[in-house]
Amino acid sequence: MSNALIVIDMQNDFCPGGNLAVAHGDQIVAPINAMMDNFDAVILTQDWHPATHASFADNHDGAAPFDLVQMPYGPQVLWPRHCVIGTPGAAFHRDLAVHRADIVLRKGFRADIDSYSAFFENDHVTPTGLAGYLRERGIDRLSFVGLAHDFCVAWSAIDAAKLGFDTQVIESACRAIDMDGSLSAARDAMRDAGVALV
Ligand code: VGL
Ligand code: ZN
Repeated sequence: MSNALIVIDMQNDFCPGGNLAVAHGDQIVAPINAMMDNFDAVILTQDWHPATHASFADNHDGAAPFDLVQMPYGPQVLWPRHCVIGTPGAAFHRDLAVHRADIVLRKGFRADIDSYSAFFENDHVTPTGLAGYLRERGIDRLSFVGLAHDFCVAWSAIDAAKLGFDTQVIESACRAIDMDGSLSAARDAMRDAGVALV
């Protein structure tokens, strides 16, 4: 059996200067590149939204970024417009070693539903196909890094643990949005799900 490094959403819009910038998000690019050699597989995820995406505050009358709303599939934070398909903001950070990736998994491409996790959309039921890909390759150990620690990294790692993968998050190679205590809540939820924070 083998292991994979899953690099979450290392895209321009989540780095300084981007539309949903995570503080110091660019600082983890070099460390992530350096660890790729230690894994049997490298998987990149790419947040990839149509312009009409339901998670964008400007697609809701009277809403502001970071408002919490109820969607048919549950609570949803409204975000500034980010990672719109085909825009420079959706591209990977220019220094990320994209050529090292075995696959690039895009997520969030359905207009009506967000997808923080690399495994399921935010309804927690619609699969992305990643679990099947990993199982077919015999990959049983997963290490997560990237952006944002408290949203897409956390949701992905929690789903991975629930799906039975041996799961760790390498926290030195993550950076958080950290709104209203979201990082400490996410860390608690990861620990509860059996994710190792290393
Ligand atoms: C993310 C908010 C919206 C993330 C993606 O990558 O953590 N956060 N879309
Ligand atoms: Zn997004």
